[in-house]
Amino acid sequence: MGKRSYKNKITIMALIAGMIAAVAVTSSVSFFSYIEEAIATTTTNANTQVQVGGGNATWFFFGYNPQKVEIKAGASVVWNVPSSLTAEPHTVTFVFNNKTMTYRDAPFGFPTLTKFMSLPPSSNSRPIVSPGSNGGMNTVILVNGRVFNPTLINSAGNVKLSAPNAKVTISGNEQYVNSGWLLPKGNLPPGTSNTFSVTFEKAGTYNYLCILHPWMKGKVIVH
Ligand SMILES: [Cu+2]
Repeated sequence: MGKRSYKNKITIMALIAGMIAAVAVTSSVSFFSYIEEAIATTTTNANTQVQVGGGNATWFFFGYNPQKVEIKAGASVVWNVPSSLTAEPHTVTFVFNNKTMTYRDAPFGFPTLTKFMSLPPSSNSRPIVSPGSNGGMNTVILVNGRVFNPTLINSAGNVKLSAPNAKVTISGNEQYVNSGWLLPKGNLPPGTSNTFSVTFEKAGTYNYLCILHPWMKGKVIVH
């Protein structure tokens, strides 16, 4: 009897925990879709502005505002990072070919005899190196240039890098278009940008994300 009521108690507690979890998941999903709906403003301006992060609410800190814009073919969207005390980098990245999806840091192979020297030599920094069996190569983790730099990969796989604050054209057959690291003006490490401008030539729906925070998503609808 004692053992059985103990078992029953466990079962009841598990049921209650399950119900609480179910309610939590349901309410957070509806909360986020409510927020998404609330900021899905549309505009048809010729030069549509979208704010990247840096807002005054926790959502906009990790979001695009507006999250969805509608423009006419031939018009441009300009993303910009507002001045802010926060220096969290973001990207505006169109991954049209899933094989081009990539990440902030990436592994690279190098010959085992290679030695890395920290600069200045006395500094407290070392690369993360894993002795690997990658064809006799070791592996080092580095900041990924395809995320850091404004990058466009066309349908043929050719890579075009742009200077910071890039202005690019999306004709509709690119594989990957990335803004590079975006940070607030006045807080820009060398090589980073505070704006990114894209002219859309062809009608369609263009989804993008922030590679550094993949839950940050936005959409451009071109008519
Ligand atoms: Cu981000």
